[in-house]
Amino acid sequence: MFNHVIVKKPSKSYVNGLTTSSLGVPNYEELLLQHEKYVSALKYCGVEVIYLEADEAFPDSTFVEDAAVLTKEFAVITNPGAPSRNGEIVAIEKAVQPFYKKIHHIVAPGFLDGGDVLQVDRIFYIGLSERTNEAGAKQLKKMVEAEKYTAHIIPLKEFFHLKTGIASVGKNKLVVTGEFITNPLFESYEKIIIPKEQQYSANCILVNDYVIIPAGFEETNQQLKSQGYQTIELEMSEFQKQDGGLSCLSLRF
Ligand code: CIR
Repeated sequence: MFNHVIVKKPSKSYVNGLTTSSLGVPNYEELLLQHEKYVSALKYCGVEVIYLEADEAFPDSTFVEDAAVLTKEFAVITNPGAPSRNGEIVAIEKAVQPFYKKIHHIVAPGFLDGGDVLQVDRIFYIGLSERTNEAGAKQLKKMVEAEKYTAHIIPLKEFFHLKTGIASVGKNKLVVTGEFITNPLFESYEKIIIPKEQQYSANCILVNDYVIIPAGFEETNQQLKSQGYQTIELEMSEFQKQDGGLSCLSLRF
């Protein structure tokens, strides 16, 4: 159950942010509209939204998920692996502070993006990617183990971030695609398998009674519905252009 989410308005500089995609330059007006609908959907799911104003100095800062890892008992401020994004943590720490007594930090030489961290109940899965190095992953593992969680470190083969290809939707179920379909670490879960053509929709989020998924992935929508989930579909085109997905746009706690 989530009570709060942190989101951040996309800045005009967003169009100059980092991307590996060749989907074109984002349209700022459309982007704002999509972001507004994202925020409305979260409110509909029953959470209180902490809305941070845009920061032109950080083009990718609407992707708040990368700057922190939040649990019930403690917060971890990350050390984002992309130099242009590293300073995003200052505003996120400020936003997180009123809610947490215990705040840990990932520090150099460790780097870690929140997009590489999946929590399923008392277990953390930490991806090693272009943005998260072994030192960062090991720091997080140690922190969560000290809090009586367990953690597994997973080197990524094809994905940008761990959560690009995997999501937890409760009830011991995972939405998985690509390299995670056969990974033995996830053997004990029931899997909702997303084929390659629908891969972008593996980055979905369970927010209380709803699973929010990107629009245009009917097969994923049907799979989730047939498993008893209520879904909300959102247009994500302008976020996809900058390698962003649904999970990246909020910190849920
Ligand atoms: C970046 O390259 O950092 C942003 N353009 C996209 C970040 C997406 N975040 C995520 O998957 N957690």
